[in-house]
Formats: sequence, structure tokens, C-alpha cells
Amino acid sequence: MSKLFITCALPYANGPTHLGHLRSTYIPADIYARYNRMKGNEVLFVCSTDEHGTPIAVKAEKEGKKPLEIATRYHNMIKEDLHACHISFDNFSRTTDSLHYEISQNFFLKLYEKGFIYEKEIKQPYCDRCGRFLPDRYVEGICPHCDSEGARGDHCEVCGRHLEPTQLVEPQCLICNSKPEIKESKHYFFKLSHFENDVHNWIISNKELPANVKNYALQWIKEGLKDWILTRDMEWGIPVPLDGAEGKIIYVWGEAFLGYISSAAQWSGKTGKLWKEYWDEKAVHFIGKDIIYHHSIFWPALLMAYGCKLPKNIIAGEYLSLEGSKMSTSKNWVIWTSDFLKNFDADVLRYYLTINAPLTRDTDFSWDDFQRRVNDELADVLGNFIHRTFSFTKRFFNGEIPEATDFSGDDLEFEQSIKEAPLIIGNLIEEYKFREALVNVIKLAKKGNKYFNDQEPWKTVKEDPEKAANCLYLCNQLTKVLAIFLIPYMPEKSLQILETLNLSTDNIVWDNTSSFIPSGHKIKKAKPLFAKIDDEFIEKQKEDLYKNLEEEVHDSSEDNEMTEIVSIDDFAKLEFRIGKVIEAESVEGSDNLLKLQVDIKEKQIQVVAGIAKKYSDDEILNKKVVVLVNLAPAKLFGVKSEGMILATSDSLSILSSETAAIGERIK
Ligand code: B3M
Ligand code: ZN
Repeated sequence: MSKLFITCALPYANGPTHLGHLRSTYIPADIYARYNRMKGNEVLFVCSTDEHGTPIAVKAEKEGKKPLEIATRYHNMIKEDLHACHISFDNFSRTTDSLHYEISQNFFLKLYEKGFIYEKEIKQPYCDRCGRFLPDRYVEGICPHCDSEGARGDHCEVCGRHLEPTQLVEPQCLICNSKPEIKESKHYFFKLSHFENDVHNWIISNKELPANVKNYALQWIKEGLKDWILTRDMEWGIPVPLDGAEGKIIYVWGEAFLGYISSAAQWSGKTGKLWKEYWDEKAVHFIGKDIIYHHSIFWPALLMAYGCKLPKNIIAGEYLSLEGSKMSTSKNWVIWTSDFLKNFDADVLRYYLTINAPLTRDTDFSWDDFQRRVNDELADVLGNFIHRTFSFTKRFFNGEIPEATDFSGDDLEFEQSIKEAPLIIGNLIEEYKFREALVNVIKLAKKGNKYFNDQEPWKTVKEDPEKAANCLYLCNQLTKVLAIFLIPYMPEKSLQILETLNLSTDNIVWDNTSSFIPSGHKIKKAKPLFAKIDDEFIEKQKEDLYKNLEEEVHDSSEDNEMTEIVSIDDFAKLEFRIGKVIEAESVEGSDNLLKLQVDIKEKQIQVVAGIAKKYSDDEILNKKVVVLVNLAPAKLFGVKSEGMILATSDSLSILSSETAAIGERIK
């Protein structure tokens, strides 16, 4: 038995969770935690909400609230979301907890005393009117690299570059719009450069680190590590615990990592167990790929400076897109966890987000694919196998596991597959290959269906009852192991199966998975496991999603928000061409959509356009329209769309040109 410290990246308390968070971080970590508990390991699985940083402070200021109120609102929502998804944390805390303040300040002080944090005067924007310095997102201006407006003090969203606040051209205070002056201010820097070699060695010598983490980290180290500014001039945050540092706080990334420790310490306070024993034996961080830099470089360097053990592994889940396009919370192109759970079980979501693709690859959530997997894999393969086993047992064997005698070659082979599965599947989970392990579980259920079909117990139960008994004996055993394998993935559904099998659901041990249920054991009446999802329901989900998008676009124009500036490079990526509509028909079930075939010279593409309220199919036929031809394909009402016809948003007037040639590019 060993001890294991598992963490999830701390969600920022400035919004609820969405499917992207669940896919990259929380579900994989929970699978790992649940599996390890079943292996008999002592698991400490912790998380917290990350409640400092300028996004929360700015949001609070805009809403006229205190940052803590905002953080509390989202802390509660996030906690509820994760609980509803059965994420089995041993402790879930907040970085505004006093214990976290204490631990973070002590950590900072220790590094300062050891000489790894030093002071330096630097130039910072200062707003005279507001009477304060403007860190990170408090200042906006023109990006010095790409000339786009709306770049923030730490980052330009258009060209993606990191910025220093003093580099901004025409800077403005985000709160009062006045032009800041530049003032000197004393800040505290962490000697990151000092740890360049040590971090490098740690990364190359750590055999367990996955390739995505390793490759990113090595690439950055090659560019050289610079010392890192660890403080900010602002109120919202953890005060720097030094004399002469009044008004300064520790930068959010300088304390957020300690949220792992403070949440564990809080757990120690409640349980009397020592978190450090877990940390020292093996710590594994689950994160999203956007914070690999922080976890593979900053965090190890901070730990080295402090003088304690480093984590054993960092598992970074890659991105989830939605219906082929990047998720965006500001554009409402997102599925919030709580919305999803209004219609579907958390277990089904956990299944889909895991089986969809390996963690180390970007992947897409699509309603059609979700429906297909639920219907084919969960209902037709897994649900069907379990259902037929239970109902046959009830009907022909009085609800008892039958007696097994003289196995045939088929039986022996099937028994062998059941017996060897726990090791195969367990090893995959231990290697963090959660998807592969789950694929093996489904394959096993498929095998079960095949065996059942081949044995034809509905015939043999009369002609050769021993053969039928062997079949149902083994099918019930498979049902049991499937239920156990599924505990990490679908904790509720798997317990439902075990309950029907009339087996205990407490303290299930992975290594006992294939100890067989004795003959004569009585099972209970089965309830349906997985419902199929019909087309209409999926269409409705899609429609709602697209509606959100339209509403959001509409709302922001009403708010008269500044139009987002794009660079010429961004524009050049869009391939607009003149296309001729050569076929048009309405899309069944929708009053908005037309399905068009558009000739763009080299080829013909199919476009679904939301213009049916303005144009009939006849009216649009033969028109030369402007079409975006390199849009990621999507399905609308089940119909594939490979481009977009340009039209105005309110009057739906299409952009067309009668003089341009078909296929001509618009630049
Ligand atoms: N709060 C969330 C993120 O950047 C950030 C993680 C902190 S983990 C110590 O995804
Ligand atoms: Zn820029």
C-alpha cells in the first residue's frame, strides 16, 4: 500500500466550469484517484478555487462588489459543478482561506531569507486619478508588436505575446480611462534563472513525465529562464510579508500552487493525518495544457528553492473544442457543466469525455458524436450485454447464478479474457492511458455479446441446459468485472450494476475483481442502465447552442462594446471567394436554414445558411455570393456545412457580386 497525493489545477473563481475543464483536468484526475483507492493505495485528492488575480478584481470593480463576493459566488458554483460530476476530492478549499495566506506568506519569507527572492526598482504604470499602480489587466493600450488596440498590461490577445505593462503604446487605466504615468516601484523577483540547470535536469531525468509536458518545457528552457517578478502593487491578494512592502501583494501565480498544500493542510487539520507523508511519497498534478509552463518550470524551481520534494508527475490534458470551433466563454460558444447536467447523467458525460480521444490530443465535443457513442457503445453494447444477462438469469435460472460444469473451449477462452482483464486495464490506467483502458472495457462487453450470441442460450436452455448454465454463469461474472472496471469512469452506473448483482459496494478491491460470484447467489431485479438519445433531442441541443451564439453577438453589439481588432494576418487566414449557388433547398425541420451547393470553381461545397426567412430556394439560386470557404466543417440540423455565406445580421441581405468571376478570391 502506498500513499499518493493527487491534485487538480485550481479553477479561477471568476466563472463556472465548462466541459473543457472537465475533460482536460477533473475527470482524468478523478479516474486516477478512484482507481488508486481501489488498488488499496492511500489517496489524498485535493483542490481549491484560485481566488486572487486581476480578472476577479476587475470584475468586482465593474460590478461594484468586493472581490471576495465574486470569488464566493463562483467558488460555490464550481464546487457544486464538480460535486455533481462525482469528482471525489478529499478536500476542496479556497485560496482566500486564512491557512492558505499563512502557508503562502511563510513560503515567500523562506525564499526571501534564503536569498532566492530579491528586491528591485522597476518602472510601472501609475494612475494618478485612481491613486494606484496598474498591474496586468488594469491597464490597456496598443500592442507594440502588432499595433492592435485593447492589449492588456501582461498580454496581447491578438498576437499572443507576453507584454510588460510599460511597453503598451497609448496606455489607459481600465477603470477611469486616464493616461497613466510611469513611476518607479519596488518589486520582488524570484531567481528563476538560478534554477535553469536544475529544472532542466529534473525534466530530462524524469522518466514518467509525458511527452507533451517534457517537450514544451524543454523548448522554453532552451530559450533561457529569466528571473520572475513575484509581486504586484494592488490590494486584492496576499500581502507581501515584509516591512516596507506595504500595498504589495504576492502575484497570483506565486501563491496559487501553494493551494495544493494549503488544501491538504486543511484536510490534515480535519483528519489528523499528515499530508506531507503523501506528498513525499508521490505527488501527481493534473492540469490543462495551457499551464504546463507554470507547472513544469516555475513550480519545480520554487520547490527547489524552498528545499522540498518535487512532484512525481504532471499530466496535462489538451483542449476540447466545440462542434469544430474553439470554445469561447466570451462568445458563449461553450457548454456549461450545470446546463449539460440538466439533461444528462454525469456518468454519461464522464464516459464521453474520456472515450472521445487520448488526453494528450486536442479533441472536439460534437452533439452528433455524443449521441452516436451513447447509443452505440453505452446502450447497444454495454447496456445490452448487461441487460440480456440479467433478464436471462431471472427468467431461466430463477434469478440465481447458475452452476458451471465442464467448460467447453469457448467457455475456457471467455473465462480467460475475464481473468486477465484486470491486469491489462489496470496497467493502462497506471500509465494514465484512461481512454485506452476504457476502450478495452467496451471491447470486453462486445466480446460478451459475441459469446452470448454464439452460445445461443435461448436454444440450449432447453436442448442442453448445462451449456446454457455455463454461458450465464460466465456472463454474470463478466457483468461483475465490467461494473468494477467502470467504477473509476462511471461511479454511479457501476454501483447500480453491482446492486443488481446483489454484491456489496463497499471497499471494492481492484485486484479481487475477477474472483467469481458463487453459483446459487441470487441477483435482484434489473433497472434500465442507459437510455438512447433521439435525434430530435440532439437537434434541440444544437439549436440552443447556436442560438446562444447569436444572442451573445447581438448583445455585445447592443452594449456598443468596442469591436475586436484583428491583425492583417488574421484576416489573411480567411479565404473568401465568389461562389455561385447551383442548388438550393430548405433544411427539414428548420425555418431558418437553406442547404446550398456552391460552385467555387475548383470544387463544389455544401453550405447551410441561416437565410431562409429572407430568401426562398428559388431566389437564391444562381446568385453569385461571397462565401468563406475555409471554415471548419460543422453540422447544422444534421446537415454538413463546409463554409459560410456572408449576409448582414439583421436584414439578412446576402453580399453578392454579379460582375466578379466564380472562384475569385476576396482580399
Ligand atoms: N488558476 C487556472 C488556469 O490557469 C489557474 C490554475 C492554478 S493551478 C496552481 O487554468
Ligand atoms: Zn499584439
